[in-house]
Amino acid sequence: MNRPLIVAALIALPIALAGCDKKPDAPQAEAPKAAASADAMPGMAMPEGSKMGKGTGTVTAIDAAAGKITLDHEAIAAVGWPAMKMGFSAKPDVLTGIAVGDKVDFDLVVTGSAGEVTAISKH
Ligand SMILES: [Cu+2]
Repeated sequence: MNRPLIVAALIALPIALAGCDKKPDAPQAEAPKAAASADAMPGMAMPEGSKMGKGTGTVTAIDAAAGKITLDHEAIAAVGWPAMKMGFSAKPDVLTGIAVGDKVDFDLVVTGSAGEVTAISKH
């Protein structure tokens, strides 16, 4: 009589454990992504005058499918920007797992006044 319950528990247990495992894995999952974008850099034609920097901020809007993200970011000395809220372009896969309200660290490439987020990770 109890067998269906035990079977259900045995099925549920690994699922619950898999769920728990996701959080510790998350930071590791970002490492290959960062490495991939770093590897991609030499092959990418970097327009003359582009600057690279690292920023910290809060996501205020995101459209991963369209490759757009708006960040309320702190000052970024490497590109000479004060703190501001602005839109960036980003490859859709860079934005995977990022949501409005997340506090994030990000890498960016600035060309003129346009910024592209090339890597992003939650705090
Ligand atoms: Cu800005």
